[in-house]
Amino acid sequence: MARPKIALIGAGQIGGTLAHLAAMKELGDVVLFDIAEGTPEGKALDIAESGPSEGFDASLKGTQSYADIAGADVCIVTAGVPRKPGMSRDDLLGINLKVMKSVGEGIAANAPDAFVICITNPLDAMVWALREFSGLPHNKVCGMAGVLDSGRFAHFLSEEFNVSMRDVTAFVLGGHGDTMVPSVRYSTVAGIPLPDLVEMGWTTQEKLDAIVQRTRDGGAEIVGLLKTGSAFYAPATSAIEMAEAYLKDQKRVLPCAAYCNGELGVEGMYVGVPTVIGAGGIERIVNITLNEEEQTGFDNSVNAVKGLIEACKGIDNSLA
Ligand code: A3D
Repeated sequence: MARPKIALIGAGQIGGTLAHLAAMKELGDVVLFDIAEGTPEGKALDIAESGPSEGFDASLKGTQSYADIAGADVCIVTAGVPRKPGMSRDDLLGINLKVMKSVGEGIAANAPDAFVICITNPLDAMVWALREFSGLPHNKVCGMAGVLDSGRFAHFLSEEFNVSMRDVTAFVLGGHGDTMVPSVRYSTVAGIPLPDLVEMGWTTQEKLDAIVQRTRDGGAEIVGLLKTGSAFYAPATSAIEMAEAYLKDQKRVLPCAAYCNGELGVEGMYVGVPTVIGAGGIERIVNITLNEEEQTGFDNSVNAVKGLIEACKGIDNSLA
């Protein structure tokens, strides 16, 4: 059986890391596409030359031609610009919307059967626009954010409790922005919900609130430290987890930006929700019940995403 083909649209910081991880995990052959001449070719060659040491079997190719992504099983989209210190993700909307148009058309023409994972920010609006431009089925187009935001939350919790990250299950809902909703009630250590751990004296409510806020600001914290761009190791690792779930039909339960058709009260748009990812793409949305406080936070986040979608429609008439 031929190896799966993984197309990476955007060969910048995240794209290069995705290629390295996909090759090391032997998920398939990798095509790196970018408009910056030489960048995808250089990264593909550099990673391929690490193969003899690592011992992986995967071919890597860099290109400026969409024809080279033909028949891709998975497309991961990072094309666009990242934010710099002082910028919000929403400041990227105008530039990245144009990029989504060319990427959506490139995927539709060359890899219409692919499972598409968008990472470009502002995430929830860009994945919506990418789906509109590509015309692919909604269950085959999703956005990576929840795995990363939950990973950040889990990391901070494991440090606070001094326990293995493997035993922390963290859960973040809503749009990938300042309004995201880290759910304290649905996050656990070995099945014990966080509110119970506060009662047990493992932490205080104040410390937990601070961790929730640090999770919301997790992207900005890295942007502030790096100064020249945004996070890329954890975002790439998170998207690879989703791609692997699809390619290996793992039926993983992962939070991601998925198209909601009434689930969690959301109609006709993308927002971060728990999903099941397997060979059918987004096979199911886990339709959890929220309490009043969670619902208020979630609604607030959904409204922020709606505002960005309206802004997209205002910029590009074909989306209206
Ligand atoms: P960067 O290293 O700048 O890479 C972006 C690449 O896109 C560059 O190599 C560009 O040449 C390329 N590019 C620009 N326009 C096009 C085009 N039309 N077609 C093909 N390629 C193009 O950025 P990065 O890799 O650090 O980040 C990529 C995106 O991911 C940004 O929008 C970030 O804001 C976003 N991001 C999202 C998350 C989430 O959790 C959702 C996290 C981190 C970054």
